[in-house]
Amino acid sequence: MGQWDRFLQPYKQAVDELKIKLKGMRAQFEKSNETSPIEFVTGRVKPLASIYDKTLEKGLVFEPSDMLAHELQDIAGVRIMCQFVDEIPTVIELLRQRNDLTVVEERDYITNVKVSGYRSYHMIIEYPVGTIQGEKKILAEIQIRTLAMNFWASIEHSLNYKYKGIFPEEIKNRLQSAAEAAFRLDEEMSLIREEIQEAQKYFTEYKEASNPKVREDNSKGAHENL
Ligand code: 0O2
Ligand code: 0O2
Repeated sequence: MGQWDRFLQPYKQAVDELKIKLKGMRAQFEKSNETSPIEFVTGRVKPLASIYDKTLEKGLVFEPSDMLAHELQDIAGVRIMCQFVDEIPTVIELLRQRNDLTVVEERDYITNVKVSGYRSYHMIIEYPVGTIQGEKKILAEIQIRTLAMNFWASIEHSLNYKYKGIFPEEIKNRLQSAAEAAFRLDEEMSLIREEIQEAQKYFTEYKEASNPKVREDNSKGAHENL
């Protein structure tokens, strides 16, 4: 195993574990017939090329070290997508209450929108990973955002690659107004949230009721729980 592979291994483990835990939270809401504030979860270990770019940007030496682990807080990154803006505080609170991680920093780019138009809530956490050499605490970044914020950020991120961070004025302005439009969409959706959630619940129940296999499984589950 190379030096970098060894350095990145606990980060990979942390991303895998966090994804399972966060998806598990969603499953628990579903099992108790409650609407989950988590729509879906993704995660990644920062690719080496991006780590390299970041070291250049921050004037750090590009080598696996404690200094790098301390300075780059998003080598392990997990993203939580919510349907509605007001589910974000619920997710934040759920994370703050967990005792398998420690929140070390929070950055609210929803209240303090970035100049680019970027919105998201970032939490830097310390997460203990069990290794054969013992426990290793690593830093990870959790980004929490709505589907609309995620749509905007994904598009802007791709354009960023194309323009290498230097957008022509017109594109910059359009992206800023697209970010505002995405936020208005979030606000509109929040206003009809109850109606949407009722429809989604009805749709899930309808799908399950009309599928004989699922009906059979559910009734087996009910017997097992007796
Ligand atoms: P499902 O129920 O099959 O959708 P993995 O390790 O395979 O669990 P991985 O490889 O990290 O996950 O996949 P990725 O691409 O990060 O996506 C994680 C999950 O988010 C996947 O679901 C995707 O289907 C889901 N996802 C991605 N984009 C969207 C989206 O726009 N809307 C919704 N609702 N889900 C999305 P799973 O975990 O495979 O489960
Ligand atoms: P990736 O992995 O490509 O997403 P720094 O990390 O030092 O550059 P800072 O201020 O310490 O910056 O961290 P910040 O801004 O809290 O979080 C950085 C991450 O947030 C970025 O990761 C993006 O994922 C996201 N982000 C921040 N601003 C923007 C933005 O204007 N547009 C988009 N699309 N995403 C943004 P990276 O490093 O870009 O890497």
